[in-house]
Amino acid sequence: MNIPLVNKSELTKIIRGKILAGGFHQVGIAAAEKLDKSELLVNWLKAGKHGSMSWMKNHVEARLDIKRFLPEARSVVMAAQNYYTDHTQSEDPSKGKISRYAWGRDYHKIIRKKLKIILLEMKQLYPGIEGKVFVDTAPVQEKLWAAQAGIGWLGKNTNIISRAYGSWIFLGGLALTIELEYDQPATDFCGKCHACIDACPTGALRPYSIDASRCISYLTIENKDDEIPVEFQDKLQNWIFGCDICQEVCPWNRKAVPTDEIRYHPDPAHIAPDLEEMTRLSEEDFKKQFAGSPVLRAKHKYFIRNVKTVLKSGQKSG
Ligand code: B12
Ligand code: SF4
Ligand code: SF4
Repeated sequence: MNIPLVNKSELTKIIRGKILAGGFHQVGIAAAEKLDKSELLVNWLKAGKHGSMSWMKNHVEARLDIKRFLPEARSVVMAAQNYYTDHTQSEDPSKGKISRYAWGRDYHKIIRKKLKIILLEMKQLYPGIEGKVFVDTAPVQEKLWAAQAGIGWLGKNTNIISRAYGSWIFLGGLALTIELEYDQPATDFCGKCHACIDACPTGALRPYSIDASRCISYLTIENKDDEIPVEFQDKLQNWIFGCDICQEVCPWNRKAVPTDEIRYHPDPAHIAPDLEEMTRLSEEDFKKQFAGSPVLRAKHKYFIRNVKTVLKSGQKSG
């Protein structure tokens, strides 16, 4: 791919500038080559650690090789957005806990729009550039790319941890057909710590690897069984949508700084909803109360299932 009249270094500077000016807090760039650890996904799937997330088996070739996602890809530009705010979970046992990532507006729409605009601008400036946006739902192993692009390291809790922001960051990116200057992969600063492994109430974590089928986040968001499996019912610790325990205990999150993205600031109705009240939420009320929030992904029926499971198990607050 020949982009006329501009060199690699200038292009790199321009794209970095656009990502940061577009409201992202970090940017990192990696060459679009196959990543060593990407194949670990195959064993993970074979071992059934994806539970009922059968969509994780779709387009596995693309998850293993970015060139199956965008054949002419030369570079992967990773962007991270801080979503931390200075609020805490309620320890009142009559209240439910909703994961921080879902306190404000849905990041998928926010990040996708930002990245699409940047891609469009790049195409207008330099006709000939092709690219594809990804955020969460595309078959791209975003965490591995974020580590490769130097945004942060893959922690033992299987989240990307940035030295500047901790792990309260969303990821998204652009696969591009141009060559750019690349960042160094991130260094692992977990050291001897194992706080996340010890704190996980369901035993979902092994260092650097998760059994999603045991994770409260999966059990309360992705799992569409009528009942939460019995072995986990009394382990939810009041989490009714998602779970943040393995991030809350991470020392790298102690210095998290509140985000300037106002749309991630909590809707007061999402922080500590009353469990009894939630059981009476009609489908219509649920859609109204959580309009624009990731909580809608759980669907009314399963959200109520989560609330009732917590109530049944005696509201054990974490
Ligand atoms: C499937 C999925 C889930 C699953 C599985 C979680 C997971 N850790 O992968 C479930 C539903 C449980 C989930 C939960 C959450 N998720 Co999620 N999820 C995804 C998704 C769609 C795919 C991730 C994936 O490919 N997993 C596959 C397996 C194989 O990953 P893994 O166990 O981490 O194993 C990999 C590595 O750890 C490595 N590895 C394995 N063994 C070893 C050993 C060593 C020694 C080393 C070094 C490495 C290594 O190999 C594997 C290859 O990738 C991504 C978006 C995307 N497209 O990438 C978002 C994503 C990972 N999720 C995200 C978020 C925010 C969450 C939650 C925090 C939400 C919540 N609060 O409830 C939780 C966090 C739970 C946790 N502890 O990870 C963010 C993470 C941001 C970050 N800072 O890292 C992402 C990137 C979405 C986004 N665009 O921002 N999620
Ligand atoms: S999100 Fe909760 S259940 Fe899932 S691995 Fe972390 S601590 Fe365990
Ligand atoms: S709690 Fe400790 S081991 Fe776990 S991710 Fe954070 S630093 Fe790494």
